Amino acid sequence: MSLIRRIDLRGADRASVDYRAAVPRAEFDVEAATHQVQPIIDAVRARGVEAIAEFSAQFDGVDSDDIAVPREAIDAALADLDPAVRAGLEESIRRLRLTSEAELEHDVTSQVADGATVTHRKVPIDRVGLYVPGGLAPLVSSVVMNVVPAQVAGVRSIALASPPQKNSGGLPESTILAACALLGVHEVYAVGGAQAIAMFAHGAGPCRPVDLVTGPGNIYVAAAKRLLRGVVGIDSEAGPTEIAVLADDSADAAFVAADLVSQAEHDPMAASVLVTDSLALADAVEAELDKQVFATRHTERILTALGGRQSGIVLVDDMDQGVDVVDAYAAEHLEIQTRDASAHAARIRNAGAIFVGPWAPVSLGDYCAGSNHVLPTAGCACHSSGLSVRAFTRSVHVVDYSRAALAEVAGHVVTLAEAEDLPGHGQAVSVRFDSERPAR
Ligand code: HSO
Ligand code: ZN
Repeated sequence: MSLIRRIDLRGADRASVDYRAAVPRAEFDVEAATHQVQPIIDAVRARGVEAIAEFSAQFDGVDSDDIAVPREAIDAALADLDPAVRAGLEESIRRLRLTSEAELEHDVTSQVADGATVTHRKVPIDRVGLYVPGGLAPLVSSVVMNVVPAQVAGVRSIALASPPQKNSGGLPESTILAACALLGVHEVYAVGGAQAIAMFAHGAGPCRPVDLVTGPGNIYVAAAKRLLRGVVGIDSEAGPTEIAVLADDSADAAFVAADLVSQAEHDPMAASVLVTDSLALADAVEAELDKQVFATRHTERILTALGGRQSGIVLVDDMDQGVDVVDAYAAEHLEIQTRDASAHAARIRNAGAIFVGPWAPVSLGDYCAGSNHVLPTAGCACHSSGLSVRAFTRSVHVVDYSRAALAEVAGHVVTLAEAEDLPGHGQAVSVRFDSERPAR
């Protein structure tokens, strides 16, 4: 019995095949979860911390209505942090700061006519709420991925929430607290799931409402984000993690298998997809999976993920078809392990992040590449980007016209206003040039 299914697209009629329908995809029904999540949001909105405490008892098995993590606990977690983990986090922070600073956008002023300028002024969001899941693994690296771009963007007020842990006295995971201390974030709440997103959106007890919520989470977090979009800004609804590998016969099967395993390790619903034109590689990767999966710590979870409908080995005729397939899939993470990896990578349009060649595995990007690991999932890479300073910045349009510049274009404004049957709009321009009025 093979542990991953095969989808054979060789010989498909390229003019008519619908690759989006052919590629494996997780069933992640956020819409269905919204029905369970709406009452949680309503309760937090109406009863604040009291409701949050009830949900923490129900979902996290923690009995406390003290949601704000004391500063001493945050600093103590850093003091207790394994120095090697600290060194890893510091390098991760350093690299992500470098790329974030390089991406910082600056004000752009366009002179549209004499005396007429429009500036796109870049303004950081004032207050953001970052969510860091606990779940199957405490993703301390997600603290870095959320906080660093927010700080580089210039966000003044950063709050972070992570689920309370039964065995940490109701506090979030201590490595998560340590990372907060390392980054200078001291407003931390021991609140998880949909109730955390509701707390950020509406405010509760010590937590003032935020302007934007970012960060990954489970299906309930995604549902809460969907329901609260509009009340607050939302980065994206990150679903279970995905890796797609586009590989030819030059790829090392052991590398490919290890990378497929690495993301399957996250979640039984994680997706691992190999797209290849080499039957020999497909067979070799399967043989490697057989070896590697049973040698890891989370075999059961990985087997479920690899064996699920969301994972598979897709056989294609050649790399042209392979590029089309992975573009249709729009993976959160896409690895290119082909002879011409850079050239193939340059042709890809849809992917959250692209990892080029054998020396750039996805797990490098998860921690230390300098790229962000909060990326669009479920095909959303065809319209959305990963987290970056951009997500934490708004652009305010500043319009500055002189009298002469307005006079020059006044006729067009009046005509267009008339065309829309909105004469008041035109009048707001004409009144300024009314000859009866004293000159200004
Ligand atoms: N691969 C995950 C991020 C992560 N991996 C955190 C390990 N820790 C989603 O991009
Ligand atoms: Zn990962």
